[in-house]
Amino acid sequence: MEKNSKIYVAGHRGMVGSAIYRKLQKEGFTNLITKTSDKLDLRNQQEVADFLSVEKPEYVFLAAAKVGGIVANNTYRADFLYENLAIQNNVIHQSYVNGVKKLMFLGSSCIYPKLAPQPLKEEYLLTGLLEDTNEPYAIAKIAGIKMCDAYRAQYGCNFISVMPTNLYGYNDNYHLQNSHVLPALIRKFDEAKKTNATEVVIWGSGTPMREFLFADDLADACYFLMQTYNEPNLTNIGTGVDLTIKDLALLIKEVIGFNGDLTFDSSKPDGTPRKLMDVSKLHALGWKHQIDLKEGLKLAYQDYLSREE
Ligand code: GFB
Repeated sequence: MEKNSKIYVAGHRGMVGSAIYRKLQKEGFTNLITKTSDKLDLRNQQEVADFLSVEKPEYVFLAAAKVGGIVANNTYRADFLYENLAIQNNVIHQSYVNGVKKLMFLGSSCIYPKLAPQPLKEEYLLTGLLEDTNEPYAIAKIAGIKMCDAYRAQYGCNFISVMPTNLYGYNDNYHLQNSHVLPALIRKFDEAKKTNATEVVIWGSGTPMREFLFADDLADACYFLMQTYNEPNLTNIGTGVDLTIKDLALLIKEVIGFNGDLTFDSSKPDGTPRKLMDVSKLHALGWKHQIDLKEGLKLAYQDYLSREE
């Protein structure tokens, strides 16, 4: 990508898209195009076709998606499947039609089988059954990976796929029901501290293990791969380090300074027992994360507090 290349960031208002947009700005790219969802509905085939045929971007970061935590995934199963398939079908196909030089599709670690060996190597894709709570979302993301590879094989498109681990960062969603665990716990511990509550309720058993990557680190990795990687097949993006949900809760409790107890709500699902990314491919390519979990939690908590004001 040249500094004046025309680059479309789909999903620039979201946590991931906004981090990619900031990264590109910081690197001095001057020809960035974006469109808010009220002006361009990416689920609408005609609107996407019209937009890309007029704008003709050279590069596309496809970071637009319907996302959410374990309960949102399980509740809005139809929406997660339909909306994600529609968005990616439209953007990937029209990127081919309009001669985009390179496209990056962002997936998720939930594409791997629920009981795959750990850490998760890229080749474990489609070797077993998926976790049921997020099967619709995972099926859509797997379709996106296969679409990029198919368009490369049939039409020679340079479309690549990356699979980020669980993410957090600026512009996260702090909704108590629909968000992911990390932002939900930031909000729960902050509210408990402010109301002098005696306990915070953690969903599930607290034993599942998760890996967390700060969204700005993800953006850095996406930028790195967009500049250097031109192969089929997915690439994992993560830290290679995980912890239990209980330990995550204890860390957030410490960062926020809450003095009460944790209780566990077993009526809520645990989801996949563990999904730790194997990041050896990424490390061999020359990229490693910078922001560790404790540092990232402090940044995310500051961001949460600033959004409250
Ligand atoms: O982050 P999370 O919603 O999604 O939940 P997944 C991770 C773990 O944290 C689960 C527990 O075991 C939850 O039960 N947890 C504890 C909580 N307290 C809370 C809470 O207050 N809120 C939430 N949300 N969880 C999602 C997938 O899976 O991860 C998506 O459903 C996507 O498809 C995303 O892949 C990255 O890590 O289980």
